Amino acid sequence: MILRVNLSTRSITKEQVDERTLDDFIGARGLAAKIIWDEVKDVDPLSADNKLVVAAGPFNGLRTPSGGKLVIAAKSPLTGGYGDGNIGTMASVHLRKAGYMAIVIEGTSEKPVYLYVEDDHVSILSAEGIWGLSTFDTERKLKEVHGDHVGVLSIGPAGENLVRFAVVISQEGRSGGRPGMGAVMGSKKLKAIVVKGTKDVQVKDKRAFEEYTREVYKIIPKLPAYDFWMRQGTLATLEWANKNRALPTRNFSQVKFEYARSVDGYSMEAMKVTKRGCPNCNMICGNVVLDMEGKESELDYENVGMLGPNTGMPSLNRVAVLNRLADELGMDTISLGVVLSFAMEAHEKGKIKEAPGFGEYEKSVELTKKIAYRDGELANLLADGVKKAAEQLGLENIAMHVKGLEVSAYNCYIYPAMALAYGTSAIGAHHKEAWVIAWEIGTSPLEEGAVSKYTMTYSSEKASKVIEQQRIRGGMFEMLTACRLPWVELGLDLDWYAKILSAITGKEWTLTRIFEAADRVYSLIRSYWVREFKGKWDRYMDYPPERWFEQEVDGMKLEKDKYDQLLSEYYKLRGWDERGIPTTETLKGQKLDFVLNELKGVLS
Ligand code: PTT
Ligand code: SF4
Repeated sequence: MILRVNLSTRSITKEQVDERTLDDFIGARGLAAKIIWDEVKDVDPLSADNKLVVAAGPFNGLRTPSGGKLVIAAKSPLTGGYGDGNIGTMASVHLRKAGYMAIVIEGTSEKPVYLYVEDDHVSILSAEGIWGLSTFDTERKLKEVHGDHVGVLSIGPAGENLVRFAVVISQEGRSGGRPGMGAVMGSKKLKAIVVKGTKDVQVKDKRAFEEYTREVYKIIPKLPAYDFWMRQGTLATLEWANKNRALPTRNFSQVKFEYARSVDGYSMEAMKVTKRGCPNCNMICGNVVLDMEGKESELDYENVGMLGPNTGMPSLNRVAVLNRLADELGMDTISLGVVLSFAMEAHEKGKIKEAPGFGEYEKSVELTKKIAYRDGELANLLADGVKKAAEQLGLENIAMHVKGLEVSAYNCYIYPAMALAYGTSAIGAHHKEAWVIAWEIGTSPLEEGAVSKYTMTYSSEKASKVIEQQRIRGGMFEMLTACRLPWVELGLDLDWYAKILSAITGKEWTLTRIFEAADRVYSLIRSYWVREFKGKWDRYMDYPPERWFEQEVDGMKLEKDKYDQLLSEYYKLRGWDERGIPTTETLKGQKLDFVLNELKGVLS
C-alpha cells in the first residue's frame, strides 16, 4: 500500500502498489525513482509541487540482517536532479508494520505540522509547539506524546530555513537525504513524520526465510573482520585514507593530514562511551563519544573526515561538537564540511574576510549555527551549497562538488575510478553508489612514499568495476533496503540477499535479475536528470571537480582526456550515448518504454 498525503488540501488516500512495479523496481530507491519520474516533472524543488517520497523495501519490517534502512527521495533543491538518501531508523520497521511500502507527501501546509501514522489511522497534527526545536528535542517531545515505540523522522532549524543540504534525522545520530531532503520537508512545513505499526509483514516462504536469516545472523559475528569492525566501525577508514593519500585535507587541497592520528579510529576508541545502531543489526557501528561540551556525538568516517582534516581541525572532541551540531540542526556533515572548508580557503585567498581560517574552532562553530538559520550574508550564501556560493564568488576552481552535491571524504588526485564513481553517481558526488577506491587501492596498495602505477591507469576494467559496484550498492542495497556494510566490511556473501528476497516475495530472484532491476533504476534516474535539465544536459555534468584536473598534489593529478575516455567506456557499457543519455534501444531493453515519449527529440 502507498499512503498519499496532500498537505495543501489535507487529503489522505491509500492506493495499492502495482505488483509489476515491484517486479521491475523491487522497492525503496526503485519505487521512489518511479514515483518521482511519473509525478515530479519540471517543478521548483522547494515549491508545493515537489513531492517527498519515504520508501521502504522488501527487507524492512522483518527481522532481516541489517534491514532497518529507509529511503527518502525528492527532486533535489541542491542539484535540481533526482535526490535521495538512506537512513537507518525504527521508522522503516514501523512503516511496513503499519501496512505501507511508501508515503508520498504532496503540497505544502500553511502552518507547521507533523504526520502521525498509526496503522490505518493517519493524522496531520499541529507542530506549532515543536517548530524551531532541534531534531533531538523534536524526537524526544514527540515520544513523550506518542510513546517510545514509534519511529520518528524529523528536521531541525536547517530544514525549516531551507538550507539546501538539510537532512532528515532519526534516533539522535542517524541521518539521511544529503541532497536537501530536509529542506524539501521544511518547504512543506512538515516538521516530522511519526510512524507506529503493529501488524505483521507477510512473508511468502516462512520456513526458508527463517532458515536463511537465522544462518546469516549466526555467520556475521564469526566473519574475520567482525571484531575490529565492532571496535572502530567506519572510522577505521581514516587511517587508511591518510596512508593512501586519499584523505580530503584543507578543502581537498592536500591528501594527508599531519594530525590524522588525533582524529582516527584509535582516538575515537579512547573516547568512546557507548554504541548505537540501526534496527535488526547485529554488527552495530554507531560509535558515540563525548564532545568538548560534554554531550554525546555519534561519529562516522565521513563526518570526521569532512569536519576534521578537511577543515584543518586537529582534535576529535572539537570535531565531535561540529558533528553533533549538524545532527541537532539537521544539516549534512559532508556538505557542511565542504562549505566550511571552501569558506576557509576563500578567506585565505582574501575573498571572504569574515570566514574562519583552517582549524579555527570557535569561528567554525559560530558559522555552522548561522548557516542553519541563514543568519547573515555569508551564512546565507553557504546555505545554498558550494556550487552556488562558488559561482557568486568566481571561485569555481576550488568548489568540490559534482552536479551541485558536495564531494564526500575521498580525495581523487590519483584515483580515476573513484573520480568516475563520483562523476556518475545517481545523485551527485556520493560514495554510496560505488566505493571503488577500496578496490583501486586494494588491487595495488601504495607503498609509503611511492605511488602505484595501477592507481593512475584509466583501464576499461575501471569503468566496468564502477558499474558492478553501482549495481550492488546503489542498486540492490538501496532497493531492498538493507545496510550494505555486512557485505562491504565483513564480506558477507551477496547470494544471501537474493535467497532472502526470494523467500519474502515467493518469486525467484537471482543476483542477475536484481542487477537487471538496478540497471533499470540507473537508466530511469539518468533519464530524470536529462528531462529536468531540459536541453542543458551534457557529458560534462559527469565530470569530477576541476581541482583534481588542475592542481597537482605531490606531482600527481587526474588527466582530463583520459578521464573522458574512461567516461565514454562507462557510457558504452551502460548502453548510454556519448552525451550520457540512455539510447532508445537501451530504454526499450530495460522495459522503460514509458520514458521514450517524454525524451522525444533528445534520444538517439
Ligand atoms: C550518507 C552520508 C554518510 S555515509 C555519512 S557517514 W558513512 C554522513 N552521516 C551523517 C550524519 O551522521 N549526520 C549528519 N548530520 N549528516 C551526515 N551526512 C553523511 O551522510 C549511516 C551508515 C553509514 S555511515 C554508511 S557509509 C552506510 N551508508 C549506507 C547507504 O547509503 N545505503 C545502505 N543501503 N546502507 C548503508 N549503510 C551505512 O549506513 P545519506 P545512517 Mg545515511 C549521523 O544518509 O544521505 O545516504 O548519506 O544513514 O543511518 O546514518 O547510517 O561513513
Ligand atoms: Fe546501521 Fe551500522 Fe548496522 Fe549498517 S552496520 S545497519 S549502519 S548499525
